[in-house]
Parts: sequence; C-alpha cells; structure tokens
Amino acid sequence: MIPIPKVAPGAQFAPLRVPRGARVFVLTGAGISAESGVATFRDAGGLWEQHRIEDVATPDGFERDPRLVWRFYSERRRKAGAVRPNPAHDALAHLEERLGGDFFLCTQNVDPLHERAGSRRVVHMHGELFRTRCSVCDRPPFADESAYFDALPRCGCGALLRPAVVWFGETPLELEAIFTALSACDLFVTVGSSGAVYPAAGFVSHLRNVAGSRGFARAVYVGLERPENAHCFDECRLGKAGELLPSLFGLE
Ligand code: BV8
Ligand code: ZN
Repeated sequence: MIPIPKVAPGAQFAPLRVPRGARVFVLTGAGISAESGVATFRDAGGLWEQHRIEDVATPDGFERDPRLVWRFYSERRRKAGAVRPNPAHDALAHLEERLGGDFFLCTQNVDPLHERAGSRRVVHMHGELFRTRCSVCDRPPFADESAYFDALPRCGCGALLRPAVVWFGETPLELEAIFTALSACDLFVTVGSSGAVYPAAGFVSHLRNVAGSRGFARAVYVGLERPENAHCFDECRLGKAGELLPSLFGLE
C-alpha cells in the first residue's frame, strides 16, 4: 500500500530517530544551496539568457554553441566562487562526523558547498562546476576555476574542453555505488529538490521496491514546497533547509 505522506511545516515534526548503527542516505538538490545565494534551477531555469536549462545543459547545446554554454558555466563559476555554506551544509558535515561509514551523501548539485562545510565524502552524481574535462579524449577531468567568456579552451588533443558536469541525456556518475547504498539504507532523506529530474527523483521509489535487511527504509523530504515525487515519501517536512536541517536528526 502506498503510504499517505504527511505534508506539513517542518516545525510540526519530532527529530528523526537515528539509532546507533542505522544507515542514512541523504540526497541534496539545489534547494540546499539557495540560502547560500546559489540560484536554484527552477528560479534560474526559464530566465537564463532566454534559454531553458534543458537546452543549454545538453551535449547538443554544447555542439551547437559551445561559447554560449561556456558563458553559462563561467557565470556560475564566478558566482559560486564567493558563496559560503549555510547551516544545512554544516549539519550534514556534522552528521558525517557522527555516523562515519553509515552515512552516504549524494548531491545533484555541482557547487562545492558541501566540501566547503567540511563534508569529506560527497558523491557528485551530476559532476562538479569547478572541474573541466576534454569533450573527446579520456584525459581525466581536472580542477579548473577559470572562466571562459571569449576564447574557447582546448585540450592538448585539439578537441574542445567542457565543464565536467553531467548534462541532460548523459549518464549520471557513480550510479552503482549510489544504488548499493540506497538498497542498504534504513533512512533516506532528500533535501531541496523539486523531484523533476531522473534518475535522482526516482531514488525514493527504488526504496519502495527494495527492502533492506531491516525492512523498508523510511523516506523523508525536507524542502520549501511539496516536490513532484511527494507521494513516494513517508513525510514531507516543509521549510527552509538552513532552518530545519540543524535539528532534523535525533542521534542516539
Ligand atoms: C539520464 C548538472 C539516462 C548540470 C543537471 C522524460 C521523462 C522523464 C525523464 C526524462 C524525460 N526526458 C528526458 C529524461 C531524462 C532526464 C530528465 O529527467 N529530464 C527532466 C527535465 C524531465 N534526465 C537525464 O537526462 C539524466 N540522465 O537520464 O541518463 C540514464 C538514466 C538512468 C541510468 C543511466 C542512464 C541526467 C540529468 C542530469 C542533468 N544535469 N545538473 C548543471 O548543473 O548545469 S540537472 C539539474 O537540475 C540539477 O543537477 C538537478 O538534478 C536538477 C533539478 O534541480 P533540483 O536540484 O531539484 O532543483 P530545482 O530548482 O528543480 O528545485 C529546487 C527545490 O528546492 C525546489 O523544490 C524548491 O522548493 C526547493 N527550495 C528552494 N529554496 C529552498 C528549498 N528547499 C529548502 N530550503 C530552501 N531554502
Ligand atoms: Zn583531449
């Protein structure tokens, strides 16, 4: 039977019980970085230079107009350079310290805010803004804070360099490790994601089909508005991540 999600302001819920040894999987989306001043997709999506994100963040978009795409990512690099983590990022860095290997942090975000808050094991399933890779050869992706507003960067092999992010139509990174951790977790929390983009938005329904060794995991959403996949969660705790995360986990 499909659980009826409790959707209510976060303040109405008690902290999530996390017994010793419980395995916790947290998936974060653009909403966790919003209070740090990083625009979410739904905010920036339709407005960006009259292009939809789905049009510029694609291999075809890069093929069509690499300069436009590099401007889009260079602008985001410039803005992300100065931003600071907020209490939501700090809360997850603290949780990693407390839970160690029982904690799995997967982010859809390409910003480095989890790392800046002190998180050490962050799975960036959609890649990273401050890394660049070759669009053709298998030279490994490398750290790159540069902005490319004019000249297009090229690899030694002659091909164009591109942001080391996962575009629409491309396969997300580390899916095997993600699904292994998903299948083993006891508590699944999504923070700040509209639930519009797959396969990330489908992680929570994967839980419904796979019972871990201790029965089905509990699934909780934390974010400003009801996500598109709200029906898959046991609870939707509405509010700002920076306000709800610090007291979300009741560690035992
Ligand atoms: C793939 C990196 C095959 C680049 C990104 C038709 C139907 C279903 C699926 C598809 C379809 N057609 C195509 C697809 C597949 C497609 C897809 O899902 N498209 C959508 C548009 C329908 N997906 C793909 O192409 C993916 N690849 O499918 O490959 C495959 C599949 C499985 C296995 C193997 C192969 C690749 C998708 C990755 C694209 N790259 N980012 C970059 O960053 O530039 S996606 C990008 O948008 C983000 O990374 C994120 O994943 C996504 C959505 O963003 P959110 O994080 O959810 O942010 P959003 O703005 O939407 O929402 C913010 C939320 O925060 C809101 O709910 C808001 O209420 C809340 N909020 C705001 N402020 C706060 C807050 N919450 C808390 N506190 C606050 N203060
Ligand atoms: Zn190359």
